[in-house]
Amino acid sequence: MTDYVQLTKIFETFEVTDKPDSFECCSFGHINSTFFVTVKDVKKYVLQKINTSIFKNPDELTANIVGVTKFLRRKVEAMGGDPKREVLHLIRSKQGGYYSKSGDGGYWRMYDYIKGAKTYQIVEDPILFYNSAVAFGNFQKLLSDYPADELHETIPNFHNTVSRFTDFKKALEADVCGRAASVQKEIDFVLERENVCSFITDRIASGEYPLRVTHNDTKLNNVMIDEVTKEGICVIDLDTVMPGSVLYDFGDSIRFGASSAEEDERDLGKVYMRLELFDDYAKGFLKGLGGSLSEAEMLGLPMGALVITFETGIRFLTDYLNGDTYFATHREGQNLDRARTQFKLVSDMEKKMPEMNSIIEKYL
Ligand code: GN1
Ligand code: MG
Repeated sequence: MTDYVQLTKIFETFEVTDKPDSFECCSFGHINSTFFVTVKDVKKYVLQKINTSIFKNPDELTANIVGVTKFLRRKVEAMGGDPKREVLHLIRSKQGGYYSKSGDGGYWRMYDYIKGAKTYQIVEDPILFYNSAVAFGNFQKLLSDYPADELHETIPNFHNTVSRFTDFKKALEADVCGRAASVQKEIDFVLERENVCSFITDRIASGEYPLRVTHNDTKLNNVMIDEVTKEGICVIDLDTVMPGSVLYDFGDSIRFGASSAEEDERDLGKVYMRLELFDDYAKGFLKGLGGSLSEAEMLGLPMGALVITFETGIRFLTDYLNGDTYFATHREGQNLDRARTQFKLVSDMEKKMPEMNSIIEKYL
């Protein structure tokens, strides 16, 4: 456990003069460890320990974030926006660069906390989701002329659903925890849908879908929403910004935000894809993108939602089989619960595909 004294020591390695009063652990991210730093009763910084068993090259990871945030900052300034609120700001380390190494070999970074904004785990009001969509679409539009060859691939094959399926089969074969027998239904669900996996990768390979600079982790909780205006002001969690298909970003937002329930809901009766939210998101995302998608990409968006939801379910189930080594869990069986909600959503999307297609056709 990281305590106040240790966190203060790490905090002091950054170029700030404040004295921290407290550190509050944020339990929502599944990968890095995140703490909100309060100074004189005000949340002021976000201190994060990078999960280097997943992000194996902190230099490349940091270079991506520095590059992307500098690029966004210039654009936001040119448009008369407020870069302090609209772009993540990494704080320099006294060790040089933008991260600090702690005594135990951990890699830490710190951001300014964006004031007057918060994140949501579930869509409480449809306008929030629409606004998050505009923000993610706009994020992708702003990065459309980013020099993609300067981006490092922080996690190879991140949204390669075919390779996710292969990893799943390996985990199933190894069955290191002996859990496979108890989840045969979920395993069959995956195996029956192998053909779905190559939907996006095939179209990238054939050139039908162009590679763009995508965020790749567009969950609702990765955008800060202004507490007053409810607008999506800043896209956060830039660890996986890499070249990809627009379907990845659209799909990931739908699987998380258009769900009627939380990602780890145990009562599957409560879990379905909300078509009205699918529509709100599509509308906002396309608005944010400002009409830069091809017809083929537009028509692929509903399948993008299905594929990324399926992929995420595969990843959760794989991790369950592997003994929960990748995604942070806070209770027994949480990865299995997460996999189940994703598969429930996939089944629902299979049924709702005609309606999803008609919604997109409205916006062509
Ligand atoms: C992870 O770190 P976080 O919670 O934003 C994961 C995403 C998954 C998501 C599922 C680097 O995102 O790919 O979609 O959990 N990030 C990484 O909630 O694997
Ligand atoms: Mg996140």
